[in-house]
Amino acid sequence: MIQKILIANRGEIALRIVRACRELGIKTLAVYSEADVQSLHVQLADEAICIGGPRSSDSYLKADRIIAAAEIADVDAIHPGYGFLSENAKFAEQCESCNIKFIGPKSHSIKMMGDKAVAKDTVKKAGVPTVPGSDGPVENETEAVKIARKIGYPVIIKAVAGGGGRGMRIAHNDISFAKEYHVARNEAEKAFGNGSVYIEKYIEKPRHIEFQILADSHGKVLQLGERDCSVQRRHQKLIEESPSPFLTPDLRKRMGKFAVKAAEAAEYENAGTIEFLVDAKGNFYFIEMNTRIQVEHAVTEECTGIDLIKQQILIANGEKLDFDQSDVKFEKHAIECRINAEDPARNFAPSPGTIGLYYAPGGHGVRVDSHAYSGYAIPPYYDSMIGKLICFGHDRPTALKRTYRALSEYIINGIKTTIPLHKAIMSDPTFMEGKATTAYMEDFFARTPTDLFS
Ligand code: MV4
Repeated sequence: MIQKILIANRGEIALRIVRACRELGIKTLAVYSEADVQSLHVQLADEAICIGGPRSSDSYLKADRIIAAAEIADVDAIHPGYGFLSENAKFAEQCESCNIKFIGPKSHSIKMMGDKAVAKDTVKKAGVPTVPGSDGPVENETEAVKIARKIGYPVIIKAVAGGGGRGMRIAHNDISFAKEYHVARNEAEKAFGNGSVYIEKYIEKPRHIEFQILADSHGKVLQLGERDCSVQRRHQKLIEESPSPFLTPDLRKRMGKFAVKAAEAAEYENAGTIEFLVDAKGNFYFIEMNTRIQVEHAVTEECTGIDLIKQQILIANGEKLDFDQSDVKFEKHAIECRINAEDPARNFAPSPGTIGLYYAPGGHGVRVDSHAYSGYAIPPYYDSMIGKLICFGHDRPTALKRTYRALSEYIINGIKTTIPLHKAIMSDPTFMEGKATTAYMEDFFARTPTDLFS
């Protein structure tokens, strides 16, 4: 059995991994940057090693230093969390070749799904519905515009190395297409060192619905239901919930089956997510796969009662999933609000600084995953998410009211946070009626005075 795990991350997810390890009787090693000495995961882990300067590029992204720390402390495995090195196929390979278990999929699956055109082609060949578009990357502008015309405008141009909304451009006609095609290529080249792009029909105001997958190293692939992540701003999710208020039992069942098929096509192992776009008519299309544990995994944990981090560790240890698809019961409705150190009334400007009083809500059906505490100084170098509030109950109205209640109890003094914004959304009729699409936030801001969430 795995005896000791290095946690190659920070913040709430590092803490979440420490907690899972404690319950499994596994020792933990925290690696941290000079800016994170005060961080809760450093205090709570059994051992801690400083790996470099405050900037991620000097610490949490330094694969060699992390592997060196792993060898010095003699760990059996590395949990990458999300972000940083979690979807870096080279790092996974490096771990494998150093005889350290990478708690995640095999590097070939990361590589395959990391190329969004290969990912799409792979699942399409397995019969999973994908958005009509080019067959893989487009070679040049002449070919590209031909394909765009054939698909019919509007179209979306996506970087094969992109994902999560980075490197995408929308075109409505031949003229804008010529421009956006070059902008997309240049942006992709700059951002990823790979200018390759592919084209898809642009689906207007879709819902963004993803399925949680767990797959063991013995070929068992299970789906743990969906999360509706439609409430997002500039590709940053703000709220996630499960079950999706939009899906019918029949649609859910069909999508779940295709999610399993997609994961099987990727020869997937460990926890992963299959992302779909769903249009107003209920047509659904695979768009990409995330080969990591996600921020919003806790939503699925509260709906199913399954501890996803523990399952990740057991799978990496070579164990068989000890339950079947029919054992997965969806008994709760859960809503997650991301609590960011940002000012929603000032265009989400980062609001780092020292927290004065911190008081997290509690009570029936409330979970808070956060590394924050009274007196904690939020470093300016990293993601602004300082916590997640997950509220759950037997149905959506219960979860909604509970979320509003818990947000009202949450005290984070000294900095601006997204708490007031979440309160405004939880009492907004469109959201309450379960009608939010990916166009929701923009519309919400257009019709809501900022004093309602500042
Ligand atoms: C799309 C789409 C519409 N049509 N693909 C955004 C996240 C990334 N995982 C995929 N995304 C989208 N892909 C097709 N064929 C709409 C989105 C999308 C989006 C795109 C541009 C600007 C804002 C957006 C917000 C949500 C989803």
